[in-house]
Amino acid sequence: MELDSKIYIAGHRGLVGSAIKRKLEEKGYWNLVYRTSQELDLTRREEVDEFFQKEKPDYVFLAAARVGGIIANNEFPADFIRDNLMIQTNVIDASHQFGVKKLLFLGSTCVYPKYAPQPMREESLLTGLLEPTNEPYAIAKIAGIKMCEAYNKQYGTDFISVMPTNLYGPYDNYDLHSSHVLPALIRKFHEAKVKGDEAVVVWGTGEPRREFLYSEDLADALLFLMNNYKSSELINIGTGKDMPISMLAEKVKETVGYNGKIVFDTKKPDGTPRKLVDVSRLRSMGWKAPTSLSEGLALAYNWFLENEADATLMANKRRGI
Ligand code: GFB
Repeated sequence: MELDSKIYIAGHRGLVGSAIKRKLEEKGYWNLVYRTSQELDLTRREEVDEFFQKEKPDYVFLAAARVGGIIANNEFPADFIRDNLMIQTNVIDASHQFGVKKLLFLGSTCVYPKYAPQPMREESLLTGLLEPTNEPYAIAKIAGIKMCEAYNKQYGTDFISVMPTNLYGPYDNYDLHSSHVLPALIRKFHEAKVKGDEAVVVWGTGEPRREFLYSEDLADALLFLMNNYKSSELINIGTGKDMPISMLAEKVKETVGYNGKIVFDTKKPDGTPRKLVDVSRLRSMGWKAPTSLSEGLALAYNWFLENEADATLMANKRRGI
């Protein structure tokens, strides 16, 4: 990418898209284009074609998707598979139709088999059954990976697919029902501290292990790959380290400064027992995640305090909770 290249960020207001936008601006890329979902509904092909016809971007970061945690995926499987298939199909095909130089497709590590050998290598894709709680979402993402591969083969496009591990950071989703574990725990411990609750409920057994990558580090890796990676092969992005949810809960408790108890609600699903990604392919290209979990948790909690905490408490007051 050149500093004057026209770069489209699909999903620029989300956790990943907002980090990509900030990183591009920080690096001096000034010719950015993006639309809110009210301005451009990516599930509607005619709107997508009209946008590409008008803007004709050179590069596309496809970070727009319907995403959510384990409960949201489990409760709305049709929404997750339909919307993600429509969004990615429209943007990938329009990128080919309108001559985009390069597209980066964001997958997720849930595309790997539930019991893939750990750490999970890119080659383990499609070698086993998926985690049931997010299979529809995973199938949609696998279809996106295969679509990029097929377009590269048939049309000679340069569409790359990346598989980030679990993410967190600014503009994360803090809604307790639809969010991922890390932002949910930040909010739960914060509210328990403010309200003086004696315990915080953590879902599941606390035994599943997860890896967490700070979103600003992911954005750095995405710009690096857009500029240096050209292949239909998947490439994992992660920190190479994971921990049990129970340990994450202790770290969030410490970051927030909560002194009460932690209890586990084992009626809630654990999901995949482990999904640590093998990052040797990316490491061999010279990229390593710089932000430790302790630093990242402090940054995420500060962002929450500045942007979400009051909004959340106000929303709770309005709902009488
Ligand atoms: O982050 P999470 O919702 O999604 O759950 P996954 C991770 C683990 O944290 C599960 C536990 O074992 C949860 O039971 N957990 C504990 C909690 N307390 C909470 C809580 O308050 N909220 C949430 N959400 N979890 C997602 C996929 O799986 O990973 C998505 O569903 C996507 O499709 C994402 O792939 C990256 O990590 O299990």
